Amino acid sequence: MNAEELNRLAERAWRIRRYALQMGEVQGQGYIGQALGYADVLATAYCHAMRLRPEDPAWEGRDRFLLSHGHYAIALYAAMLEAGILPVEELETYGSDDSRLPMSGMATYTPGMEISGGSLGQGLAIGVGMALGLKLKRSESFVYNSMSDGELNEGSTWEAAAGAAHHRLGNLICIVDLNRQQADGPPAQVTDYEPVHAKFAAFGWHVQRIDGNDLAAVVQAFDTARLLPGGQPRVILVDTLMGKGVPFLETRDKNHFIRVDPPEWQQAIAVLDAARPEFAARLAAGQRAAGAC
Ligand SMILES: Cc1ncc(C[n+]2csc(CCOP(=O)(O)OP(=O)(O)O)c2C)c(N)n1
Ligand SMILES: [Mg+2]
Repeated sequence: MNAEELNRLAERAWRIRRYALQMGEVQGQGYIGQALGYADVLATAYCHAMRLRPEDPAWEGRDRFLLSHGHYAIALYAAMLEAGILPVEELETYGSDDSRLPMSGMATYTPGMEISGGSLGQGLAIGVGMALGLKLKRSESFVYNSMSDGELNEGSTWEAAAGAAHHRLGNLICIVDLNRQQADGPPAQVTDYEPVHAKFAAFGWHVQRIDGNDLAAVVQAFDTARLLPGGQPRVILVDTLMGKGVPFLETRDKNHFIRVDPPEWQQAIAVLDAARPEFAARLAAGQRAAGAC
């Protein structure tokens, strides 16, 4: 990917952060730290790596993206708004009664939402089943299972990891958001998952560990995972910074679920706009970001 393409993708990631903040403002609270931290990964998935037809989210030939950590829904909605799967105007309904955008991801509510995640530790097992089914059908689609580092504490995750290697699911790509945060505190104090690279490798997976806020590294890791020949399942471990892009949220304590005072939402949006005025101007003019998504 050349510098111009990378800058276009950076605009997508910027917009995902911006939309997530706008949705957070609607409810006054939410998993906003995660959305800001994970935006670079979601921009790469939805605007670079995945095969999609935004106008037909159930297209049989699509790549599947499973949001195992359903509480990250605000982040995924922002990516689906940017990818054109959901209309941007719908953002205003986030979390309201009768909205298609509930606060936790629900497959029956939202076009493009593959599973109802949120009961943590289920996504990888579902992904194994889907990837096996697609493999048996000789489909070229990939299954991306997205999960949080808290889910590394679930036994079902490791049972599924063993199954994926056993069935040689080279069409399964797992992404783990290593944000070093769980509801009860840092994983190192809850149940430590390190050395996570060595653990996945021991289960027979192809493993990459990258800085999940270095967009070029994220693109490269997705490309490596997609293009690697053979039947090894692939995992991309992404170290991310919660609140990335809004310094006063990056440093906030207990940021698993943030309540932000009303003026702070506007402040956070202003910080983003000031960081990339050219992106902000295009958004304010109602223009889509350049390039295909
Ligand atoms: C099986 C299960 N156990 C407990 C919970 C309650 N819960 C919701 S979010 C969360 C934190 C899990 O860690 P992680 O997803 O890494 O948190 P984050 O990075 O979003 O702060 C927990 C324990 C749940 N949703 N599912
Ligand atoms: Mg976490």
